[in-house]
Amino acid sequence: MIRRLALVALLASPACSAQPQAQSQPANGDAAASGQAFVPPQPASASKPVPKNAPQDASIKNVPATAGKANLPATAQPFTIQKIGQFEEPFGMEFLPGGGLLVTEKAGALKLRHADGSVVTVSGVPKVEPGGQGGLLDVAIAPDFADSKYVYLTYSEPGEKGSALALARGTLATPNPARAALQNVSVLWRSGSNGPGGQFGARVAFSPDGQYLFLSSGERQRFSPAQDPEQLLGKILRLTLDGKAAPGNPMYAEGGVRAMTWSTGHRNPYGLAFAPDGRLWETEMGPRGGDELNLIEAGKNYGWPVVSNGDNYSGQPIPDHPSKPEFEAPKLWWNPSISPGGMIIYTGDLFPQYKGSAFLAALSGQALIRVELNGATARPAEQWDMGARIRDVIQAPDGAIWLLQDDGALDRLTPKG
Ligand SMILES: [Ca+2]
Ligand SMILES: [Ca+2]
Repeated sequence: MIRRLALVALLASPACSAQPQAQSQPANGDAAASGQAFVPPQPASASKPVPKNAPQDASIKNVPATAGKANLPATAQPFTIQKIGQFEEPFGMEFLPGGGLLVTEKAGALKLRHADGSVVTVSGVPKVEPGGQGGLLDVAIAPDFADSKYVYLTYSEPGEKGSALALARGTLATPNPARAALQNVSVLWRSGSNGPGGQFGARVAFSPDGQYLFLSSGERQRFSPAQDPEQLLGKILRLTLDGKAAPGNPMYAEGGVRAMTWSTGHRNPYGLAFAPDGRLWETEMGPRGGDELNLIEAGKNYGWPVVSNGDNYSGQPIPDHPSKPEFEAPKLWWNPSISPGGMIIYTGDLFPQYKGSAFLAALSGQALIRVELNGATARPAEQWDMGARIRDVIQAPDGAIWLLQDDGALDRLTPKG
């Protein structure tokens, strides 16, 4: 889903202020310069069964995390909930100009819900490999959608050696309310490292200036790729709108995977959103008791799987973040887990008291969580029990908050009273 903020292009953006550097000949041949698609790596380890536990480093002495735990007791809901739709195993959603809503269903369907509530299936969507956490995942419209009609999709793409995360783009044609089609679809980017495992991440966010596409790529339950600079797994990537390495990236001159990498050491980043001040925030599904809210900055390493404030699901400990302070610690973390899905940073008028707050969809937490952001700091503010697994959250054009439940219900939240 696009987390673009309307008309903030003039704001200075720390996350995208890096100036394109003059590059003579980037190592490895820059895909954008050559016009050829980057061929992602296929390490032999990718096809192995996913390991049970994070690799252990006995030399690290655990220093327990003491600050930043964000779990809150549930408080009374300040909103009225109206169910306005029903989908099948949805993952992401995105508004179109005019009030239509695109919704992805993991089995592979893209739905268009018109402003009047009627729903049509969009034809022309690429073949996906559904199952587990894979399938058709995020949907986002291009910053220049009004002219280009470009729609971006992320999904697990089937392959001979197993699935991999892919980013595709097509043009949306809606000749009449009963028909919608994605046309001229091309795959812009592939993660490579085809093989087993869920945790694709797969969230798309555009920089406030509309020039760059940020993509979260999960580590596929394989742990170590998140620290491997030669794999596109477990990273936040900063790409051009054509899916190439973006000039100005920290390792742009090195070409290949490194040239695309913005930040390293992520597990399963399901939330990615720019704040009005240009900062990029990310929610990450951690291991047991290790869910994170991170402030994403260029070139930083967020520590997975070396450190986590949670532990392996088997119970085997993982050193907490303070054990290795060279890694960027989460601003907030949750134990017990909440399993964060999508995230927005609210800018609407319907809930004026929430302007600038992040809203996190919580799956296992069955909650909507509000976090107050102030510059680089985050404070847990409220946690509302929704009685259902919340997959995604989006801000509607009128400022209402819409939620997608994991069981498919689409809910509209407006102020109570
Ligand atoms: Ca971390
Ligand atoms: Ca730990």
